[in-house]
Amino acid sequence: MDIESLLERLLAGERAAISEALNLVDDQRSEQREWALELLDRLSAQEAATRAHVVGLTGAPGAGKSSLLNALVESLREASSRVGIIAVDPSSQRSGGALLGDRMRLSASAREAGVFLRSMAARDRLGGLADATRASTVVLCASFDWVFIETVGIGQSECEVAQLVDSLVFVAQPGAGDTLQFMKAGILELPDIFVVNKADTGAVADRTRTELGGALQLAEASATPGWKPPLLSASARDRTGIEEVQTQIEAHAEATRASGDFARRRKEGQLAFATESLLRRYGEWGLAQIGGTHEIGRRLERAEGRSAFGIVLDLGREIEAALGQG
Ligand SMILES: Nc1nc2c(ncn2[C@@H]2O[C@H](COP(=O)(O)OP(=O)(O)OP(=O)(O)O)[C@@H](O)[C@H]2O)c(=O)[nH]1
Ligand SMILES: [Mg+2]
Repeated sequence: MDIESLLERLLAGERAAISEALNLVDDQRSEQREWALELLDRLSAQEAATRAHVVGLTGAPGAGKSSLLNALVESLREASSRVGIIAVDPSSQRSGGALLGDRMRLSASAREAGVFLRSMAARDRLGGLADATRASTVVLCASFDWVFIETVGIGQSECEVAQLVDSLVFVAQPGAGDTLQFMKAGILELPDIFVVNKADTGAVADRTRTELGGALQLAEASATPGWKPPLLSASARDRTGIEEVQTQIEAHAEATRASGDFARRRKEGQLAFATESLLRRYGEWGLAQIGGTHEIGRRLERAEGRSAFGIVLDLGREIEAALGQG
């Protein structure tokens, strides 16, 4: 396995290398997994890793996330930005056509060289979906300016995706009563930007916007200092309000970076990844061999250029050595 050359080809944006790397980080076999962690560790140290901005797009099924993304990608491509997309299908209950549908809806722009789309299905996945998504994100960050993650969700999955991204956009479905569900779940604080899509539906969209606006006034302040999550209206169908969505995403990218919130989020994400992936592989008992979850945080603190992926590799070897001796 020539990690060095794969790394170079990735940084050069070579499509074949991107597919190769995505397959590698999805491979659960022991040896491949170690190569993958090594690659991800090397990628994390690249300037490209922090230059790229990761945006999550979440919302109820059918809210128009893919359509909105398609419009955004077109608009970003006009500015010559390179865009990587991960479409996550978290539920096996969803219609089998969902992934294919996403692919088709995004196909026009996805055929271009500057756009790359990866679909990920939750079913048949051995590792955690969040970890797999994170690994794919790191790969795409090497080659693209923007990386978008589309996930369906109300509740649990927002919390999970919030840990994976630098900016979170919530796409509201007019009339779907999302707002109430969101308030109940207490997760109105998570999104950095709110978009009521399908503005072309008129009164229904207006009512949802008013409702959401009211709920947002009661919500906690944003995690990003100095940032008040904007509430926008857009129509992916009529291509209205798209530019404003893009402008606000760019504004949040700037705000989160300037305030140090970006670094904090990435750090938290790294800790979550390392803890979850070691726990899943070795369990509480395995982790206890190296001093428990506490030790993971300590290692990350004094990591000196080693990313969470490298730490998972190191600690995994230490745990295996300890268990081998015991
Ligand atoms: N009227 C109207 N319909 C829209 C708009 N955006 C999307 N749609 C329609 O809404 C439906 C769902 O759109 P998608 O973009 O697939 O929604 P999604 O949120 O990605 O759906 P899932 O990935 O299945 O959760 C499709 O029939 C779209 O044509 C819009 O701005 N206005
Ligand atoms: Mg979709």
